[in-house]
Amino acid sequence: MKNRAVLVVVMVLGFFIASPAAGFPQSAGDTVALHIQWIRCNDTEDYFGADEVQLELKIPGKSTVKLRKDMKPSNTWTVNKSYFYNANNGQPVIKLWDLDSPDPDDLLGQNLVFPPGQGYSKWQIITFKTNSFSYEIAYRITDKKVWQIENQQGFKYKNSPPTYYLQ
Ligand SMILES: [Ca+2]
Ligand SMILES: [Ca+2]
Repeated sequence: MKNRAVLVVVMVLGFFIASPAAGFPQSAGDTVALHIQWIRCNDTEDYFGADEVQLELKIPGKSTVKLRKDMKPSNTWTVNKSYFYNANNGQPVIKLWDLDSPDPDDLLGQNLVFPPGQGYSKWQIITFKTNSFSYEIAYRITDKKVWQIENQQGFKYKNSPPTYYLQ
């Protein structure tokens, strides 16, 4: 029994030492997950009423994703979605729009995500802010293997951004 426990410990340690899942991606070619956790509206672009917010994601090698939600100040949109891509194909671009009609839509901002190895696995907050609007987007890049392990173990968002944002 004792020997078996030692063996398990050795195997677990071996896994973490041998696997890129325990550390940073071993090469830019690793499949990674972009996880969008939430979007926070601090101030709307529209003068009256809610913004018609559209999150646009250009994922390398994939078709563009568009997600929509009306948002007012102090609203938090829990997006909670993951997108997988090969880091060799470039970096995802995150765009945020306020849709207007009949006026042209307002581009609130756009950002490349951190490439793997720069802020890898840590939560990142993008801020799109002018004197007329203010938004924040929380995202995270992880190795796909890390994503799978965390997902299986049920503590995927243990280290998610501070919940004081989530009112
Ligand atoms: Ca507008
Ligand atoms: Ca609008």
